[in-house]
Amino acid sequence: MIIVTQFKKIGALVLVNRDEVKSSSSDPVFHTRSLLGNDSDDIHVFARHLYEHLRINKPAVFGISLKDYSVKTLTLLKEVLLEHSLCIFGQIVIGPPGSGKTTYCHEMSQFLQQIGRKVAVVNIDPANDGMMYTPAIDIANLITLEEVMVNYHLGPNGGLVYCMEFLEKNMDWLFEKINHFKGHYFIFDCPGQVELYTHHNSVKNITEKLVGFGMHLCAINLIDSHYCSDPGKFISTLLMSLTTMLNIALPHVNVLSKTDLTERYGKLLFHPSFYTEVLDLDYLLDALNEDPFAHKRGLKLNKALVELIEGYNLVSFIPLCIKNKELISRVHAAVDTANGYIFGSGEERNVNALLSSAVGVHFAGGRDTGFEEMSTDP
Ligand SMILES: Nc1nc2c(ncn2[C@@H]2O[C@H](COP(=O)(O)OP(=O)(O)OP(=O)(O)O)[C@@H](O)[C@H]2O)c(=O)[nH]1
Ligand SMILES: [Mg+2]
Repeated sequence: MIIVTQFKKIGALVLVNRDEVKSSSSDPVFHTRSLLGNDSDDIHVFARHLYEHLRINKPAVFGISLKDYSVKTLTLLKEVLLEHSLCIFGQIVIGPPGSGKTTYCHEMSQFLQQIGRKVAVVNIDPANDGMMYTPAIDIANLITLEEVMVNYHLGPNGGLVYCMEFLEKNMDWLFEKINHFKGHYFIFDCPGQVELYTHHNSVKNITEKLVGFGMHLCAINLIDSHYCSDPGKFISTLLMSLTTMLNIALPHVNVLSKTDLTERYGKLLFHPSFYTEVLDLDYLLDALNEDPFAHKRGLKLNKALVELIEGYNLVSFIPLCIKNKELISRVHAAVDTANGYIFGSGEERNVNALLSSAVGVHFAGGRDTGFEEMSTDP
């Protein structure tokens, strides 16, 4: 129950809930029901608007008792709610080296800002020297890879692990910084070291602590789509993605990045939807069996791996070419669904306006798979 009062009493009680958004083009529908006391339209309008601003995805009861119900008071209350919002949403961008994480953080933050979201990009890659965004929070102010390598005589991989363990032990530093960005949506740019996600515990512990801090997080695992051009590499990509999902244990969105470049590394054996939807993997085994250099024992191992991946039935991908706003929007919709983000007012409409004004995107084929169309782009 949320009490909004200027008279030190609970006031009128109103129940508010919202319908599931059916499509990105439809505005959300709210229902208000008076439970007790004053049943005026003003009270209902206030309850509905405050509920929307709280961004919670379950019904809520408001106790409202105010001196006036003017637009000015409502605007003031919304600002206070946004400042003290209990729900912090964000995405943690992970994946192998060079898969496009930093580029994604920049482009996704631009996209979200354009649709009206306040975004803070947090760099937690201690070796990030090519940031095209200005980080709101930067791990470099806590620790850098370079100083760790020099002071502790570690190589780059050991140094990165040390930095992540250091951050894990100094989460108060991060929480304190996050507190300066109330009402923001957070995007975390992570280092490109696969072991950190597949079996080391620091990133997992860091995300657990962020969730404990009140953050609704989703992991975005970027995988370079050139792995699709080789059946063996694609199987190992699937296995790595599965292991990451199981280890990080957050709501998860896998993304095949750089789809405009996919076929530069060889023609795809199957339709792109085979790779994004991870359809019947026996076809991949057949392709591997046809390889004259494949070792018999390796084939048995591949079969076992495919059975494992299919047994979990968890891995699928969204294609992404970073310059394609429609594909970015698709990833953004999947992430919002995964971490339970509730749209701020007008965001859906802004997405549509943004997509309809996007220039330079040519679709040669159907819109569903994304990357074969983009690979035909100049
Ligand atoms: N063609 C194309 N290039 C991309 C795309 N996304 C990223 N890149 C390029 O891929 C390279 C690596 O991108 P980064 O964003 O630095 O990758 P990263 O995952 O942050 O790299 P590390 O932090 O070193 O692990 C850069 O040259 C980007 O410009 C894309 O969709 N298409
Ligand atoms: Mg990077």
